[in-house]
Amino acid sequence: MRVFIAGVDGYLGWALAQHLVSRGHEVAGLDNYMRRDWVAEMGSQSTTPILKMTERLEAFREVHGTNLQFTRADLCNYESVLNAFKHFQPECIVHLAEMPSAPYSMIDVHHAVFTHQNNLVGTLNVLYAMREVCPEAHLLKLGTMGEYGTPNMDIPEGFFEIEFRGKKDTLPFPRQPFSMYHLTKVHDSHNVQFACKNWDLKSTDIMQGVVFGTRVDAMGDDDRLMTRFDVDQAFGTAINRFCAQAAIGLPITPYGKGGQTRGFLPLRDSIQCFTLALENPPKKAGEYRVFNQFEETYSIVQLAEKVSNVATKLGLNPKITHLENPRMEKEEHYFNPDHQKLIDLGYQPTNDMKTEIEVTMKDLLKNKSRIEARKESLFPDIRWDGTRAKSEYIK
Ligand code: USQ
Repeated sequence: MRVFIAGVDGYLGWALAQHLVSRGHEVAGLDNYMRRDWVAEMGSQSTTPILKMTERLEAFREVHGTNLQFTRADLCNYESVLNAFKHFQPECIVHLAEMPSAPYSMIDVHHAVFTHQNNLVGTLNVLYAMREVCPEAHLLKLGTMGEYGTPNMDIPEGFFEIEFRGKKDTLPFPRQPFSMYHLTKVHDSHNVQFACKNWDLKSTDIMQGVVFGTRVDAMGDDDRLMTRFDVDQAFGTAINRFCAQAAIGLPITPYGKGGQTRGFLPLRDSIQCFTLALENPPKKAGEYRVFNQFEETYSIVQLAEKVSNVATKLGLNPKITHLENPRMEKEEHYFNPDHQKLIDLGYQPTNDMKTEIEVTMKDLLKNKSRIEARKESLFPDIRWDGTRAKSEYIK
């Protein structure tokens, strides 16, 4: 299948491109390298050393024996998207090219507006270019479990049946996101659903949980093919940050009480799920389907303990210290989302969480000096009330 990956230089995109060519798909991609700039703005760098794109592409060709057809372009430029689609004629478009950080979107009005413009305009351009060039293609759109928030009831996959004043309907499940970033994903979901309904496009909207880990099998042992790995306060997700903290002897930091519960999945399973979704596209024109994508749910304290146990096994001496929570979110709540649709398509979790954390920790220990060099960026100071002040340790 001809698969176009928007955001191919990123954490997920670079790993997915390699996995897809290893399964015989033809892959093209686009990126504007903004992720590299945002992480630098946070005073950090990828913990795994990342090559320049020209060198990445050379290593890709050498190891995988095929080209990754790459265009440097911004999804917010409609002509670029149109030309890329016209040239490649994709059968599937995987859209990963968004600003993915909740804290970054909460810095101030400029970052909130940028996040909205970047994410919403990019997705609209993809939808309009699909309509013009490849209306039969399948759009695999990366959304987030955070779209739903943490309601005090079970969470279905996108839609639920509801009865109100004697009438029944199947409606989108309410979205109650936690950040300006998560809100952009909600707005995208509406736009994608609208395009399916009105223009007969096909899409799978993936509500993905928090992804962690460094590796997929297709990378082999070649360090030139590693994907990026961020650990700063904005672009590092919880487990990745906890592993980095343990690796350099900093306390592992659940925010607040640490009862915040989320769905998690390793990078290799995230890539497996995208592949299943794209190899099993929606059958009908106009179909809009929603998959919840995660392996298991854990509280942040449970995660901290898991990372701490692995770090101890590796001879480190980790501590867990709670930090004053810079975010506004429920620190104790019910959380029970469905996640059956990908299992029905054949999703089988690979490694258990401990094994995956161990692989990650070993990769981080090799690059310890790179984390130490940007240590300051690990301490959160972006607050949901718009002020900037470092969080204090609370126990
Ligand atoms: N947290 C800590 N300590 C830390 C970092 C985070 O306790 O050092 C807590 C946060 O307060 C939050 C939870 O861990 O309650 C998850 O935070 P996170 O930074 O791992 O993830 P989040 O900001 O929710 O965003 C990440 C990705 C985003 C994706 C989302 C999926 O950056 O792109 O959409 O995970 S989900 O969380 O399911 O919405």
